[in-house]
Amino acid sequence: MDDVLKSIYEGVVNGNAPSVGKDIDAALAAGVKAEKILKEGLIAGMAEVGARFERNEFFVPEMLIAARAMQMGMNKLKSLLVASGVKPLGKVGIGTVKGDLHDIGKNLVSMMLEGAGFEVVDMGVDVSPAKFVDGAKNGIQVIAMSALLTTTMPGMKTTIEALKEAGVRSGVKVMIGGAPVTQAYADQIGADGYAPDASSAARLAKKLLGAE
Ligand code: B1M
Repeated sequence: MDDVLKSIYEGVVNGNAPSVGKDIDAALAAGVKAEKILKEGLIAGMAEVGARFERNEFFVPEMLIAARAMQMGMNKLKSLLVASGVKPLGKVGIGTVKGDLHDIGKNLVSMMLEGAGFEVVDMGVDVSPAKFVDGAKNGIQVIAMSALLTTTMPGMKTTIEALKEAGVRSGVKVMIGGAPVTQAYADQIGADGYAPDASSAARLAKKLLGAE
């Protein structure tokens, strides 16, 4: 790996947003392509952050500062990537289900999805089934639902039913997660997948879209 790409990778892992910004400017000035910076610097860095999180070496604060560093890098590269025709892996619409205002986990999942190369539409919290259905009608390929309350989890089932009623269920993949959610619940309500944490959520989205 080029020194400057290694430094971008380390900047993301260490959550050092200013150094990531400086290194990206240097890499671009040296003629490194935006796509290479994205894949070998930012995405590789975020993948390492996810792996450390799964090994319990990193916790929520480290994830958040790494994601902030990655976001700063993405902002610098976005227009160049669009201009060079780099396509995202797919479009994910993520939200916390109706009645539920918890968003920290959902935001982490969103950041890991972006870090993995997806276009993410963050629908926010308290998202109604109708809003998820609208997303499915407007180009979203993966509906990603988060719930933290046992009382709001049934909103996932209601959303899947609403997708079916609207005739769009077969056109989207549905993934779910959140502290009270389990694989058994995903199976029970007919979701396409369940992920226990943010980094496995990014892997699952890739699997669902055949983009591994
Ligand atoms: Co609330 N809350 N809360 N809360 N809160 C819990 C969830 C609770 C377990 C606390 C407790 O009683 N021990 C409990 C739920 C009990 C239950 O239903 N079984 C609870 C309750 C009861 C409530 C209220 C009802 C309290 C009240 O008002 N009486 C109320 C509900 C408000 C509402 O939503 N309508 C409430 C409110 C709040 C705050 C607003 C104060 C605040 C939320 C702030 C915010 O999110 N902006 C809050 C918080 C912070 C918590 C705890 C302490 C922490 C949640 C959190 O952010 N965890 C929580 C107790 C706890 O977990 N220790 C609790 C960190 C986060 C990174 O983890 O969200 O699990 P998590 O996300 C993980 C994975 O689950 C997974 O990846 C993430 C990262 O690895 N994941 C996905 C999440 N979504 C995913 C989606 C995927 C895949 C993976 O695919 C799509």
